[in-house]
Amino acid sequence: KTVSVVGLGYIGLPTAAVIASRGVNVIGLDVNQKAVDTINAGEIHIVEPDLDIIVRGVVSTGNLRATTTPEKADVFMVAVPTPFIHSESGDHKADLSYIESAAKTIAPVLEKGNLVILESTSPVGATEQLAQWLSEARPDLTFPQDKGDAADINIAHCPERVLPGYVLQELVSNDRVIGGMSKACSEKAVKLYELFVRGECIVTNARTAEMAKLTENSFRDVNIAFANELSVICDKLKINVWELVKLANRHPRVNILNPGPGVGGHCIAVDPWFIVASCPDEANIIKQARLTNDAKPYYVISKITKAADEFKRPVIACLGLAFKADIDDLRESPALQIVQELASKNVGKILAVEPNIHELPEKLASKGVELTSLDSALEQANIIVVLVDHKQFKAADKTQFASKVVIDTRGII
Ligand code: SAJ
Repeated sequence: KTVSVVGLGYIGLPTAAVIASRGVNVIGLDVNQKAVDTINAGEIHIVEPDLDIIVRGVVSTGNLRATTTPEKADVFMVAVPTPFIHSESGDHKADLSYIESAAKTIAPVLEKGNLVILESTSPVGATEQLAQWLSEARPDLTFPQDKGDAADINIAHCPERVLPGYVLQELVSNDRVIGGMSKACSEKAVKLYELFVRGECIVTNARTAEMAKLTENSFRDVNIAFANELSVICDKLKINVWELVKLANRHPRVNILNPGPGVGGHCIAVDPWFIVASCPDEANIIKQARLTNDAKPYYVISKITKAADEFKRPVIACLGLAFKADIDDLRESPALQIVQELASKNVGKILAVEPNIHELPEKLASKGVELTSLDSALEQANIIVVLVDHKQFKAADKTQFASKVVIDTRGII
């Protein structure tokens, strides 16, 4: 059996490597020649703990090979980005163009008996749309939307649900939702996932699987929004929100998440919009949670500028730039957004401490932000802003903060 993984990014590459490590022949397909060359050299182009070791292993045994040219396979797993497009009316619509081009790329090599799986987080209906694109490109084959169990090609949606930083563990240990377009599609997909998943494979239809994934991330977004709203309320009422959350969580049926500087990453701040775009008149709480979480960085900025007004020469140390603790991923990071806005406002000297990177992004460096060590920042600054709860910050000697103005968005001081 040969599995082709289409899209070798944060989800596709670990998935390809784990399947290859089970002795399956895996072909990784990507449009990025540089990524393909890197992988074929046994190296990786993304950051994820232990991924380098497993990729080196499966490339050296020949079980994983990357290419930019589509080849025949038994199974095609599509793991391409599904970002959103901002429309002029302020809506956020899902951009399915990567799925469309993946469909057009694999269509010419599809053969009777093949299974196509969509792993990308997608709005409801995207799997049916993928099936439509494939059937338009290959009128000589039959598809489950027309022929059900008797179709030549089987199609399923099996959304990824791994947590960045723990991808290799969660790929294997998490339960999987398997949404086939027919019973035969689901059965075939379960067989594939059982090769490497130790969690349970639970069967449903494609639309429910799509909605399940969006629901998981919206649940988290709504609950973080609740915590973020509480933090703003508590500031106004002069209550320590961290103490409050701890106390309320002592109730057996209350479990409030942590407030923060906003919600980052490529999933939780994106996926709820797919639900809002499908049902704009019904998805009120989900939409409000997005707006509440997106407003939080601006609230933090206003707190910092207010604090800076009290100093003649404000020196602001910003602890953390990543979108969450103990990773080096700065994309879609509220911490980065806050530092960037501060730098363009000219509120004072800005120091950034980010132990997981060696060089500041150009957009910060060009605005005079300085990357420095925690000790040096604590020595120079009169205002300390905690933006990420990295382990190095949690372990710091807290007496060093005593004489400073501290704005702690993560509650670690
Ligand atoms: N955050 C808070 N407070 C909290 C928890 C998180 O402010 O109590 C913030 C984080 O700092 C970060 C953002 O939320 O900025 C998102 O972080 P996260 O750890 O909640 O999630 P991601 O984006 O790294 O991964 C999520 C996961 N989804 C869920 O936990 C429901 C993961 O399982 C998904 O596979 C992933 O999205 C995805 O790919 O969709």
